[in-house]
Amino acid sequence: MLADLALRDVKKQRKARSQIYEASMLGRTHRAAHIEARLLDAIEADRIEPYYQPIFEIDTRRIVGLEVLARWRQSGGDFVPPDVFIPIAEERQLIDALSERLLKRACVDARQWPEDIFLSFNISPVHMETEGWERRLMDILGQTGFAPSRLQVEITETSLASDLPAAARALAFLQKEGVAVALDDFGTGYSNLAQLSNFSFARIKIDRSFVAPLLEDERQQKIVRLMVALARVLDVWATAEGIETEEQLVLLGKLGCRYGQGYLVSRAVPSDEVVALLAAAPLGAATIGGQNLPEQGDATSCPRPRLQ
Ligand code: G
Ligand code: G
Ligand code: MN
Repeated sequence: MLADLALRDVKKQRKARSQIYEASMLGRTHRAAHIEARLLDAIEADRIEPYYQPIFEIDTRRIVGLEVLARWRQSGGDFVPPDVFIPIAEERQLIDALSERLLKRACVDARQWPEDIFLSFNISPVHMETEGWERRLMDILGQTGFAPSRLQVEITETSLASDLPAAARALAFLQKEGVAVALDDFGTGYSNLAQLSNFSFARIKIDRSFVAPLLEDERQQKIVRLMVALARVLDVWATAEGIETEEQLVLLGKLGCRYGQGYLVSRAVPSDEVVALLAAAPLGAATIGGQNLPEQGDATSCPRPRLQ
């Protein structure tokens, strides 16, 4: 009898839990449907804008490139986060239209910046599955007069998982045209080493999940040191993502990591702020690691980065 009651209780609890689950699912699909309905309009009206986050040389803090990050600001001024609308765009096959418009705008913006500043553009795994994406990308560079050697595409390991030969062909085509390829979120996926031997990446981006615990955790430091060494051996540039503190930046420099990105130097900013960022002296450069570093214009001690 008691057991019966207990059982009934468990059943009741389960039902309540699944009802909560269903309600939240419903909320989510509702929200997704609501966003989806406006997403197409927003893409067509170019309301999804490119913002730019600096990629800098750790030693000098000199900006070497900018990563394009999509931002959707609604009429009320609120932003819809990209990790909400990008998956919806991918699911509803809107990612091609979104990415292509975004790239076009970014290439136009970037033409105003110094020629040695590269543009880094995220390619969605779903976009990479669409036939001819690499040729359309080259068309956009042609139309906007943007030099392929100034573009880097960031791909994730997921892109390589579904159809390796097709992805390899597309990337080889882009590399032949002078576009650099970076492996994004490095260290978070699987079979990294196999992929590193299959492709000649110009850059690996060390995921920010490795950077966040760096100071507290010595094992993490060893892992990052290993990733940096791996990049060296393969003649690939390493960029650490998500640098938020001075201490992380200094330590990454000591671990041998040459490039970085993160809120410490700058968040993604709109195009009109990029010009000011590029013109400004590198933030606190004179005191990095307690040493005096050369002025920004000193070309001998600050070799120009190459992409490939
Ligand atoms: O920009 P961050 O602020 O929040 O972006 C969240 C996620 O959305 C990241 O994984 C980032 O790579 C992705 N993202 C941002 N902009 C773009 C874009 O233009 N294209 C693709 N494919 N992903 C993007
Ligand atoms: O997946 P991808 O590496 O492209 O994602 C870039 C994402 O990282 C964007 O959401 C961007 O806003 C975010 N980002 C950039 N710098 C920092 C940082 O210093 N800290 C954190 N937490 N996120 C960052
Ligand atoms: Mn990226």
